[in-house]
Amino acid sequence: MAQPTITLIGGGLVGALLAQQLAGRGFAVDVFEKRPDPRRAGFHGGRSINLALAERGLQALRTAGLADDVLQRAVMMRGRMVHAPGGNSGLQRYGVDDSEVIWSVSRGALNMLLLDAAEAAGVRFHFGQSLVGADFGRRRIRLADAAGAQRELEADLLIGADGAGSAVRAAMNAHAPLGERIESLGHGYKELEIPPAGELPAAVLQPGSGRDQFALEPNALHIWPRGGYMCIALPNTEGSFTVTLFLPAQGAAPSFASLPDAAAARAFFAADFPDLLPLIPRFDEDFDSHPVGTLSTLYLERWHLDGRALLIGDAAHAIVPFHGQGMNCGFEDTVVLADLLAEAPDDSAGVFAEFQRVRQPNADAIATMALENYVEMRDSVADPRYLAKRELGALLAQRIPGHYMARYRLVTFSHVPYAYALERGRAQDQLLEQLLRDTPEVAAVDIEAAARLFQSKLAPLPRLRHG
Ligand code: FAD
Ligand code: E1W
Repeated sequence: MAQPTITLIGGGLVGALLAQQLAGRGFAVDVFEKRPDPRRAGFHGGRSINLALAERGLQALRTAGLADDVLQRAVMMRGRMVHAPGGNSGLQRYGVDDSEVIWSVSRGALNMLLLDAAEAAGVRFHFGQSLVGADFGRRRIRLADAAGAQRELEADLLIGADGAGSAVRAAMNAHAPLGERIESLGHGYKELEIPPAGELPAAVLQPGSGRDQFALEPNALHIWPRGGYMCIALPNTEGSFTVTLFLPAQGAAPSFASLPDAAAARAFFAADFPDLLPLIPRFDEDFDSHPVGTLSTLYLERWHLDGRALLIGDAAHAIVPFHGQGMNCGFEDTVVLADLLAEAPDDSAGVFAEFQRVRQPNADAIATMALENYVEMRDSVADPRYLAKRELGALLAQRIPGHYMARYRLVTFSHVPYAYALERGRAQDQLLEQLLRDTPEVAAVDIEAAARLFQSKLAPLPRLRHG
């Protein structure tokens, strides 16, 4: 029988990729996107914001046949470069070798690539069309154009990929409560730019610190941890870096509230990020003109309204960004949903329930791990106990790769369910702590005995990548 037409709200990263996947499986798909077509309008006036793409997102892009195209426009990040207050502690590799790296991609360029791919697969896009309401009894949605003019449309099967502030979610919640809980982190973020080295005075460039046109080592994610707050920087293909300052929103200095203007922020940076400030020549303009973003975790009891409406991506499970997995998780969602729908196109109620059953425990797990990673990023990347655990873990990863893999690597470089990574990480951590309880010295640990402990207490790791 004919497959149902799918109405998708939101043509962002997850919406565009989902649309492409559904069209590729034979569905008719209409996407309504609030913003104008970025391929025509120019993406946000050219401000470059980037994201870390890891194995899970890459695997979804492979399924969609888009991985090579995306990687061509990405910058490899082999590890984190930690800029401690006292000085640079060098590159900490993320994985065991260059098969375990992550990729910095431009959000705008990636979105445009996904829109092109979805359109080529037959998806119909309607830009400048904002969902403002839904009548689920009559299976109709209300849309507004940029001028505010409204119209109604039939929508048998509605999917909300409209992000953390989802209007689809609000409409569903008004029809029947979704059990929504939003936990604000209490920290905000602001983006700043390090231009290509050619645009900086030679005096601020450290010899050998970067290569070619980059002011810092290009193949790394840079972190300036400072306890209660931090900066990070990801490279862009053109030689610039996008810096993100994460800082408490309110409260005693430093917080965004305690930095009312660029002058105050500049003084704070000069004191706390003295090596970073000279690399941001337009600091004042950036600080004044870029908004403070908010960070929250979203938990829902229900992701769907029987077979009529479903939430996906950030609309269903927005998380804090500190593991760099929000998009990756949303991309994983799209493959699961497209496969389930293709298997049972007439049973959207069954498919939506199954989608939530499979994905929600994993969304919950990455939400937890992302929150934990903020603390780890801010304070413990330089903490001796944390470093000892890392070092012992690295030895065990070599000695018993079938029984030990750091949680970060399970999350970032494997396809095992996030919930498994969380559980395995806890079990491994307990054993590492047990081994380091009496001595903080890794050299004092008997590696053979440690290996036997892991092998006796933990099941072998499952197959780490599928398909
Ligand atoms: P969005 O990207 O928010 O897209 C939603 C789309 O819906 C938008 O195009 C929007 O215009 C549209 N829309 C909204 N409302 C309506 C409406 N009413 N009608 C029609 N359209 C509408 N993830 C990673 O994997 N790696 C990272 O390194 C990373 N870094 C991050 C850094 C920061 C500071 C933040 C805040 C997030 C980061 N993330 C990262 C998370 C990532 O940005 C999100 O998980 C991802 O963008 C979710 O995609 P989405 O399509 O669900 O939502
Ligand atoms: C990654 C925004 C963002 C994106 C990221 C990461 C971090 C910190 C942040 C986690 C990480 C890639 N991380 N990096 N180093 N240790 N943990 O791996 O995406 Cl803040």
